[in-house]
Amino acid sequence: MTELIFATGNKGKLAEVQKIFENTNFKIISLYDLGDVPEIEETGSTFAENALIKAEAIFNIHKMPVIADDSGLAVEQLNGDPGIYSARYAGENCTYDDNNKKLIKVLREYDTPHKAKFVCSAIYFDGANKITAVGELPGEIISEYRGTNGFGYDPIFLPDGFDKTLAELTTEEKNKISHRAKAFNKLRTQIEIR
Ligand code: ITT
Repeated sequence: MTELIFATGNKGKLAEVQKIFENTNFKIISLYDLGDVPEIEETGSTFAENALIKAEAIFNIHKMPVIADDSGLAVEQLNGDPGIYSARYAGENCTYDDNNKKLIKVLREYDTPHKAKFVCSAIYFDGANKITAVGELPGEIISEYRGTNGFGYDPIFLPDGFDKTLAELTTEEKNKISHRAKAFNKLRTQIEIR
């Protein structure tokens, strides 16, 4: 069993990634298990840069193999915004609800459908090796909230080919299609063959 620290403070991501690695040879250790969830400043200009910043910061503290992700929502009509700023779209310390309300308001100026995609850039770092993988999920932003599962923009994101939002899916169902599941499943395969 290989232990991997997941460098996230986001409990929604943690629940998903713990399930993705269930029944594998990897055990996911959370920063909450370790009793130290540091604020890491995400100063990068891409998802990949920010994922590496988080992984290196946590590796430097614990000196154990780390995985991390930087992810977000890219809306076509907004030229890819909120992108790397997805967590703080409505301002520092805003809630998921603030972000969703702001996005719905901004998109009122545009015709429907509001095509968008979730992007997840995942990384493994053990001090020597860096492995990266990306996953995407296409869909559209709707203007009413549906469902209470998941986190972030899930209640207003309708994946292509589905008539349910991500917040109306269970974690298992979301993990069959999500950007995060795609990225971490690819990452896991690459760590295994390393
Ligand atoms: P960590 O940096 O501690 O991992 P974070 O929430 O700050 O947690 P990011 O910087 O990667 O993570 O920002 C991701 C944001 O993008 C997240 O807060 C949501 O607003 C949005 N997001 C990413 N994946 C999502 C998903 O699967 N469902 C809904 N929203 C998502």
